[in-house]
Amino acid sequence: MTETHDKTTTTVVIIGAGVAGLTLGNFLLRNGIECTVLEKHPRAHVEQRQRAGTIDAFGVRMFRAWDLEEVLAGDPIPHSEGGFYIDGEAMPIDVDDDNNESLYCPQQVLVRNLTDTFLRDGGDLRYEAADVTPQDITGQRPAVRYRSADGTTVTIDCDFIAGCDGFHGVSRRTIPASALTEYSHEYGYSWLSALAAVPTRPSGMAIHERGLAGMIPRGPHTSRIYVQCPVDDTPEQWPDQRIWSELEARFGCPVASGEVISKQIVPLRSVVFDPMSHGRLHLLGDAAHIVPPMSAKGIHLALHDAEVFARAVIRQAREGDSSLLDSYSETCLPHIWNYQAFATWITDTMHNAGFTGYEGEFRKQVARAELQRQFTSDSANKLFSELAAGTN
Ligand code: FAS
Repeated sequence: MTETHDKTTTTVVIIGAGVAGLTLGNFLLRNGIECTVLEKHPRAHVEQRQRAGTIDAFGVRMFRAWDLEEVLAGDPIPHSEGGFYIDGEAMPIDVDDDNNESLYCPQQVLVRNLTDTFLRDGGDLRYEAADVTPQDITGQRPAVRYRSADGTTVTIDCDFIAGCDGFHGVSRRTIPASALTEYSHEYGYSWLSALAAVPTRPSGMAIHERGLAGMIPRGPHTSRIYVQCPVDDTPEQWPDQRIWSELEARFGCPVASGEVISKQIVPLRSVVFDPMSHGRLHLLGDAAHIVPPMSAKGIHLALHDAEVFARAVIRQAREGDSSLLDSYSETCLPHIWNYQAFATWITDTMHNAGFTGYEGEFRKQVARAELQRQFTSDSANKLFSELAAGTN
């Protein structure tokens, strides 16, 4: 069989149809910038992948500002009084109102809506793109080669490549290691992360000497469950019944139990790569940084990168001014470090305040004093609310 090889051209090739890639694609498309999105998985796989559950106020305002509020239309999730449970006692969270625009919108719903809008508006989105390979990224005309589902090898040359392919994607690996600095921190413990077909009762995070636990709504009858566990634990060590009894012990009250749909062990870590650009390849979202899910800021950072990069490409295309592109990395990194600082603080504080096996009794008391301050100091609560809402 003769190998067919197609060559095409565009302005931006976006690798990865996750939150960062699809948001960027929609922003560029509605500003008349040609782009092609390449995704290695089939559409069904990408649209059912369950991760985050909320879009913070920053994200909601950003989509509104780009006239894309429609992508936030999620399955209605009953608003449940989420809160902190400390040693089995409920402490309702008090977030000041003007930052309380955060929305329950499960990530897979956001991805589905962004995909529908992009395709409806004539976007070029190619699924099942195998062996995606960025080429000549430091040249004037980089390209991306891939093999399509029918076996054709396709090369797309372009002005810029946006690496939105997550932490394990190909984009960052294309940049010489000597050109990148990796900053990383392992917290020393993991979360058993499970999805269950149960209503979220109770709702919130529980601090307990047995370790942290969480039940977060992901739908009217679906809950995301988190249980702190040692790093080397395996899902096999967590049969369903053990999950439910551990949740009850840590929340100190009965929990709605039922079918566990999926479970995985997620090591908690923070990672930042600097710089986020190399030649004409630019990294966005998890391809450039990871925050622990305790902070719920992964989507926030992916959206922030997409907005900064989109504005830069639009400025280049319309005015021939590359200044925003040239400063893309310097513009994003201070924001990323601000939220890495928040993510590290909230992760350490919420875990140290319970199980003392890692940091001991003294740090436990310090963590509890820190949490108490959130409830007693208006300025501390205001700062916490802004960071939680993504508006700091
Ligand atoms: P994604 O990983 O979302 O998208 C990357 C895309 O690139 C994928 O579709 C992938 O298939 C594709 N791809 C990869 N390699 C490729 C290749 N070689 N060629 C073509 N395509 C390729 N964040 C929060 O804010 N709140 C939360 O509550 C939260 N909970 C989480 C729970 C879990 C279990 C996990 C794992 C993460 C959670 N996160 C949460 C973080 C998460 O939401 C990420 O930050 C977010 O998905 C990042 O978006 P992207 O950078 O677009 O990467």
